[in-house]
Amino acid sequence: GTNLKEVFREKIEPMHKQVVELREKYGEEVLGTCTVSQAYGGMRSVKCMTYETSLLDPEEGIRFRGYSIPECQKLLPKAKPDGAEPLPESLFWLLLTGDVPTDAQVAQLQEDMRERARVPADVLKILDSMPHEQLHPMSQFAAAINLLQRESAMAAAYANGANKSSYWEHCLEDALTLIARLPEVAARIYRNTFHGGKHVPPGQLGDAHDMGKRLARLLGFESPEFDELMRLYLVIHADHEGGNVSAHAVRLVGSALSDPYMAFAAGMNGLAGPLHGLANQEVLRWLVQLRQRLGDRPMTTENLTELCWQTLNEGHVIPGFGHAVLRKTDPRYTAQRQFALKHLPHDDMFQLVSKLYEVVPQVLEAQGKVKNPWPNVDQHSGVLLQYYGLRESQYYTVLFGVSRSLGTLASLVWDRALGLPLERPKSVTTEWIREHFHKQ
Ligand code: CMX
Repeated sequence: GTNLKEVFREKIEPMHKQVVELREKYGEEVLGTCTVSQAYGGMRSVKCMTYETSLLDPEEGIRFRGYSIPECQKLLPKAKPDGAEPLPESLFWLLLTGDVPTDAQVAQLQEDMRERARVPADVLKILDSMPHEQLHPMSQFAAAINLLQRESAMAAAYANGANKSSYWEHCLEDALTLIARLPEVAARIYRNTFHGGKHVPPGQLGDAHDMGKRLARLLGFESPEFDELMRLYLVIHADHEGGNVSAHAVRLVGSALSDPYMAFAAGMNGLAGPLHGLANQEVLRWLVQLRQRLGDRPMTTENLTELCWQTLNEGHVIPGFGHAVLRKTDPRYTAQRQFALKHLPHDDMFQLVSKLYEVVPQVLEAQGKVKNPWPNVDQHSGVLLQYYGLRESQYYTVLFGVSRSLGTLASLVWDRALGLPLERPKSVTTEWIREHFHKQ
């Protein structure tokens, strides 16, 4: 079939059966342990949850339903006639169902999303009246998601006493509507904040039918190359297994049966932190500062090394490098580097980013603290955006957020389909630790 909901419905029973069997067989096996250091240390590497849509290998990076980013670029349907990057909707299909969709399946999903895409006029009006200069775009974004919440099918169904076995349907309904509306919400915030409220009317979009192109056009960009960048961007930022701040926040808040809007807004507040999604904004700021500090001096290894040490000695991290789980170069970085080599090989800022790829890992190794000196996704994204004229770095995390809806909401639908319970791990006090281990 070509209907996502029906295809998904067929997946639930076998998956549920598998989980029941695995729990019967291995329910008492130890998946992970947690040392005192891990409890104080951000629970790094503690295996304590399941998450179906993607899995992160420390060496190889992310796989979406078992497919690496290059495999997704090869296998997922592209824009007709000559798109080279996967369609974001096709990734959502893959993440939700585990299957690479056909062109017909993607076409029907796009059609469905188009019907849901228009943001209610009064919500737009509230967005227009926000204090754009003072309110960070991510604050506007999270507020907008909460404003859209009043239409939640999940909240309405719960209030009307829906049966637990139907939660996933309402959750999927909300996920589709929210994902479909995010491009217009995101673009509204961009145009309000940086273009004096001059909007591209969605009615004028004509054939701009996929999520990437729709987002690009609503933001005010016309070039087909930028459409492709948006498609790539939306695909690679979508999901990064379950423990990262944004994904875990969505899962955690959703586990209280807060509806998908509430849960996703929570995730976006987490994405807005500088150690997580906001790093893409920080990277561009840092690159611009680096260029200023470099002045007329040439972009040599020696000069850049000195400036990287200056950042570290000022007590700052080098944004866009390091990762809590990854231990090699992020394949999301590599995918963006390939895009740059294809479309903007001579851009100055890209040259700088390339040069930093040689310099920063050595500096971080020499500093001797980081577990991973290699670049992550955020190191590269801003340079691509600024090349096409999207220079307002405070805005970048909103784009990350639009993308993250694809993974976190697909996962949330599974949480409800599998009937996962409220999350409620146990905490202890420092006093407890002292007493407990003293007695042993
Ligand atoms: N520059 C300088 N120091 C760094 C560093 C960097 N890029 N990355 C890590 N370190 C430091 C840590 O701050 C820590 O120092 P302290 O011991 O003084 O606290 C030490 O090295 C060890 O950290 P780690 O175990 O290697 O890394 P964590 O798992 O604690 O943190 C991360 C991971 C991403 C927060 C960290 O690497 C960082 O701050 N990077 C820069 C910000 C960034 O790019 N974030 C985006 C990540 C991707 C995303 O989520 O979007």
